[in-house]
Amino acid sequence: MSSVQPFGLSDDERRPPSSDLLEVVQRGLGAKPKRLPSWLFYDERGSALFERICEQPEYYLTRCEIALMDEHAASIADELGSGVRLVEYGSGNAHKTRMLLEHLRAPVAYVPVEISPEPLRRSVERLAAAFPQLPLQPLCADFSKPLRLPIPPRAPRRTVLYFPGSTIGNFENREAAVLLRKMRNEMGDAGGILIGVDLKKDPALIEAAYNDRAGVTAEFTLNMLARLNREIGSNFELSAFAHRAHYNPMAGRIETHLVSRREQQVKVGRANVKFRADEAIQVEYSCKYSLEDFTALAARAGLAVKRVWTDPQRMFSVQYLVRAGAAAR
Ligand code: AVJ
Repeated sequence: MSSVQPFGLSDDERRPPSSDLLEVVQRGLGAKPKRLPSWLFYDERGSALFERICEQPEYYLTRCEIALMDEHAASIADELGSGVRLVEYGSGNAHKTRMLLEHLRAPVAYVPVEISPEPLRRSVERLAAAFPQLPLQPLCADFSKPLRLPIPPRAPRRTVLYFPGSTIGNFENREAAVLLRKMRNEMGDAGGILIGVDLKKDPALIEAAYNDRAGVTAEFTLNMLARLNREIGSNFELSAFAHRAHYNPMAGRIETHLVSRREQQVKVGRANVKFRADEAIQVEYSCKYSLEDFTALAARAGLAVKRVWTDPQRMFSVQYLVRAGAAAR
């Protein structure tokens, strides 16, 4: 237990504090077309709703990834080798992480990187109990910004960045390449990236995953407006907006919008934001990749796909990336 380091560790810039929140929202709603960043989903309630999304029968991503980890954790651990420092982007999913940690040989440390202090604290607490020998070095920071990783307790053979959940899908191609490039720098020469990537498939299956029958995803999307009302004092009327998620086959992504059900005006700070009937705010992209697409994306970031684990139906993939040219090592 004493192996848990306190985490005032980060001086990284965090997600903008609420004074900047208003600015972010005003800028997004002033743009044409209107848009809001998807990280706004994840307040306390949004995070809880996301966990419920993962339990919906239509949302295959989490189940597929857990099944992959369940089946292949040993061979993944083999590929990573011994003496790994495991750095997780987003500390969210203790479940998948545990499966990996249980199989890693003599891991040097586990470093969850998470922007919200409460979820970070909780995940560390759970892991500390399950892995009392493993040094835990939580880092409260925004993983999309450059990170200063805590000094490991002993020299790792390699640093592996773990980025599960197909969160990479939330970034457009260009930003995804930038993020992977940043990760490449953080992992060093001998390092690697273990990443969960959702795959292209029958668009009907993909669309269903973002339009569950129980309406949890709709609630999740609309919660963004409830959050803004609470945190910046806007007056969005939730019943006057609708969740809409469509698959764009050309772009290979789910595009989620909040659609105004009628012409209306909303107070956002001092601004009055006008909506036409059916006008949409773009709130999330969830990009889907073929294995070839993702290999090409990795290459743009100077990375090579060393190994891919996927299910027989090719629903989802877990991929191990290393520096391009280092694949033979
Ligand atoms: C956590 C970003 C992977 O895009 O599938 C789920 C978030 N949004 N349902 C995804 C989400 C709507 C999810 N990621």
